[in-house]
Formats: sequence, C-alpha cells, structure tokens
Amino acid sequence: MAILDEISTLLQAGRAPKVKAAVQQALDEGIAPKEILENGLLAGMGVIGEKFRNGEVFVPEVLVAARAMNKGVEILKPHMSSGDVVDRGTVVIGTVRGDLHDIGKNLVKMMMEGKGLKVIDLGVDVAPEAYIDAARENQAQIICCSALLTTTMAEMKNVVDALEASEMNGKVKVMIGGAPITQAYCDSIGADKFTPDAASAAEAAVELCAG
Ligand code: B1M
Repeated sequence: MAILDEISTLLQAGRAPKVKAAVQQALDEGIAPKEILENGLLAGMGVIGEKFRNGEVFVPEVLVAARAMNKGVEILKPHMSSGDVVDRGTVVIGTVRGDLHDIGKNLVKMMMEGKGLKVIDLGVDVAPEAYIDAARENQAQIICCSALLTTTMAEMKNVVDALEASEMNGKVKVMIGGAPITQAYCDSIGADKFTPDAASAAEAAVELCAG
C-alpha cells in the first residue's frame, strides 16, 4: 500500500512530524495498526539497520530515524491497546545498563499494556539493583530486560544474580529479549523466559502473571 511505503520512506529520512501525519492518515484509511507497525515503521527501520551495518548511514541518521519511529509508535499506541480496564499483573521493564536502545523495549511495553498489564518503565541504562528496587516498590511479578548489544547482554546475568541474592528471589520472574538474545543464552544465565518479539513477550508475561 502506498501510504505504508511512504511511512517507511519518511522514517528513513527521519521526518518525525511527517511520519506522525502519515501514520494518522493510514489509520484514517482503515489500515490495521499492526500492519502499519510492521509494514510501515518496522520496514523503514529495517532498511536503516541494513544501511547502518553496511556503513551507508551513520549514528546521527539512525538516531533521527529512531526518533521518527518513536513518534509514529506514539500515534499507534492508543489503537493497539485493548482499551479494557483489566489488571492482569505488574511488570518492570528497562534496557540494561550501558545500553541506550529503546525502540524494541518500547514496543514490548506497548504490547504488554495492550494485554492489560501495568508496566513500570525504567527507561534505558538500567542498573540491576534498579530493576529489583522497582519490582519491590511496585509488587511486580516480572522483571523484563531488553538488550541490543552483545557487549551489554551480559548485564542480564547480573540482574539474575542480584535478584537471587535479594529477598525478592522466588517472588519475581525474569524475562529477557532483544536482537542478540537466544534461548540458549537465557538457559545459560538462569533467566525464566526468553521471547523473540514484542507480541510473544506480552503473551508470555500474561501467562507468567497468571501462573
Ligand atoms: Co545501535 N546497534 N548502536 N543504535 N542500532 C545495533 C543494535 C547494531 C546491530 C547495528 C549494526 O551494527 N548492524 C549494533 C550492535 C552490534 C552488536 O552488538 N553485535 C549497534 C551498535 C554497534 C551501536 C553503537 C555501539 C554504535 C556506535 O556508537 N558506534 C551505539 C551503542 C549505544 C549504546 O547503546 N550504548 C548504538 C547507538 C544506536 C542509536 C542511539 C543511534 C540508535 C538507538 C536509538 C534508540 O533506540 N532510541 C541505534 C539503532 C536504532 C540501531 C539499529 C539500527 C536498530 C535497532 C532497533 O531499534 N530495531 C540496530 C540494527 C538492527 O537491529 N538492525 C542497531 C528495531 C526494534 C523494534 O528491534 O530492538 O531488536 P529490537 O526489538 C525487537 C526484538 O529484539 C524484541 O522485540 C522487538 C520487536 O518485536 N525485543 C524483546 C526487544 N527487547 C525485548 C525484550 C523482551 C522480549 C523481546 O523481553 C523482556
């Protein structure tokens, strides 16, 4: 669809206000929010990621594209939530210490809120103790850690270890995800659950809270 290609192109150019307007236009045309996300916004981010890897664009371009992505997601967010006032549990989420990537984390948050979970968002560059303090303060059932760098994913083990050493051990589950994360890594650090994408993370979180 033309408007989805336009969203992708505008995002790649980092035109945040125009991305917002185009996302709204796509919604007005009756295109499903999930399709706008996957075939418009994420498609554009995929192109930027590929160009970044190949050295065709650099950090500033990626940054403005990421900002445009977040603005587009803001418009979609109310349309992706179930709207039902249900309380299925509380989750603490953040990107691990040393890591500033938050687009995937924000998507996970959005999907979880859409499933009726209360999400406490700690942002990026989150120290292990901060996850545990927030889980304690908010009586959360799950700590969710996102990491995009192979150099920062090791922080997830620090979160698991800090939790095990605290009085919260056994009361809170740890879920992990992000591009470099695998099931094997999850098993190796003793985290409770790995999911590869935002939708499956939200489903797993609902199951863990129910269990
Ligand atoms: Co960065 N970066 N970046 N970057 N960046 C990557 C990740 C990289 C793969 C690019 C590349 O080289 N091809 C590479 C990592 C290489 C590696 O570690 N092996 C990289 C690098 C090297 C860097 C810097 C070191 C670059 C530099 O400064 N020289 C630097 C690090 C800064 C830091 O964090 N300390 C850096 C900086 C940046 C920007 C700031 C410019 C920007 C981030 C802006 C922002 O997030 N606000 C940025 C971006 C945008 C990217 C790419 C292009 C896109 C990432 C993204 O948002 N993808 C990325 C290349 C790529 O991935 N193609 C890259 C879209 C997003 C929806 O996907 O986050 O994977 P993702 O989330 C998915 C799943 O992984 C999953 O759900 C989401 C969708 O369903 N998921 C979870 C995520 N978290 C989850 C948690 C869960 C479950 C599922 O449970 C809890």
